[in-house]
Amino acid sequence: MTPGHMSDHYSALHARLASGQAQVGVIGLGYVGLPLAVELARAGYTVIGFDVDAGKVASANRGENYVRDVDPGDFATVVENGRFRATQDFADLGAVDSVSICVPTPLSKTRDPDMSFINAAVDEILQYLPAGRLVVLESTTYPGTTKEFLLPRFEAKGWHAGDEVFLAFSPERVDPGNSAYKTRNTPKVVGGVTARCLDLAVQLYSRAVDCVVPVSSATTAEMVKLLENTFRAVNIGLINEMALMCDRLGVSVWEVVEAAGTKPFGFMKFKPGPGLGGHCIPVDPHYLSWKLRLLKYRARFIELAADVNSEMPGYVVSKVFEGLNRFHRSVNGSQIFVLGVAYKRDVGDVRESPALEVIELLQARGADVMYNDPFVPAIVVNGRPLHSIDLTMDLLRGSDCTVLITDHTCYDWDSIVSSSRLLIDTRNATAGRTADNIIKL
Ligand code: SAJ
Repeated sequence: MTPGHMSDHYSALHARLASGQAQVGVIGLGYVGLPLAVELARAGYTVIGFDVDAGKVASANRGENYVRDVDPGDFATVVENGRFRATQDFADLGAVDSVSICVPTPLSKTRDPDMSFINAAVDEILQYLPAGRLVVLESTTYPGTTKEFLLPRFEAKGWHAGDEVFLAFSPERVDPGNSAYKTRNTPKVVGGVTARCLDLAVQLYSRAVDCVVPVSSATTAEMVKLLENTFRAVNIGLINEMALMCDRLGVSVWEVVEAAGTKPFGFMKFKPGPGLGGHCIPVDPHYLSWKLRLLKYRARFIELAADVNSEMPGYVVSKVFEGLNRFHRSVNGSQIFVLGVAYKRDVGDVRESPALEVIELLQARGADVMYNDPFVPAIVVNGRPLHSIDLTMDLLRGSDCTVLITDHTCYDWDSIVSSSRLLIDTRNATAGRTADNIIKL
């Protein structure tokens, strides 16, 4: 392979990316891929979004935004000016200079990495992407995925990283509902399989993101993301264990956290809650512990945090028992109203939401459970559908217990406190209110 030959693809692709003339692809038009596609289009690239979901593709091509964190005006503009279009036809990968893979990486039933979505995307890329293009994996995955899982698939067709294909990893850092930090102003870590791979990936993202942070390898970039999310899972596990300890000590964990938070250095505030929800924080660290098990190492903090966090829904139910006991009521036969079922405030996602387990536990003990969540019209618990009930204070007055799981900012806490016979507050949403009908974690 002559040096000149090796740089042919590289220099041509570098020029197209640098000039903004490149046509770029994004596979997966969800809460990560759609905002990325819009920012790449706003940066001047022509963007093709790929998704298997016909509904997403149709909405996207009509300029109908379906991801809260995307600015509707920005989205409509890039659709109208032709900078962005969506398709289910992966053959269009034949026309792109780079492709970013933004597909889900859930855990399987046995809590092992489910690589099926990444695999399906790579299958399409192998079939349609011409030689000399850039492939960036964004999906959160175990360290080594890009080098050990993706690269061999390309090498099997005789392509070499840094020549016939340029491979990189760049973790997504989307915080759903965060109005301060979005795709453009959140620093973007990038790691390449080779130096040229890195250089081209930096070139691609530098137009769309204010700050690009190159690291020395794709595996390093994969590990950066897992550190970020493991950091959160472990610290949330720590503060939840603090809540369990404070409960036994008769001390308010909320007061302890607030006071500790006054330390101006060396402390970062996390809050106890009903459990660990979302499709990232409860999931991503297990990609790391799974990989380390293969290397005969046990990631103890990850497993311990998971133990504590998974104990919290049961702890919430114990507080319901404690509260009903005051009124000589049992959970069995009681009417319980749950406020908020999404995994965190002001989002509509219920994946891994602790509310689902709290409701399941209460129903299993004979409670009649209703819920309200303005962001979640319906859920399924134990195979049975439940629909969000319009919240009225009469409904709360008629219930034996109100359980606050998700502190959506739209809730009127004064009315809720005054209308609830008993209020189990798992988020300290009623902070500053002293009423003897409130029980906090
Ligand atoms: N939670 C607590 N106590 C806390 C913080 C969070 O109980 O102090 C709970 C939340 O209620 C939620 C879960 O933990 O159920 C996860 O919350 P999160 O704030 O980590 O939110 P996610 O999972 O939507 O987004 C996180 C991002 N969040 C932040 O950095 C604030 C970020 O780590 C990642 O970009 C994202 O996961 C991801 O996609 O990996």
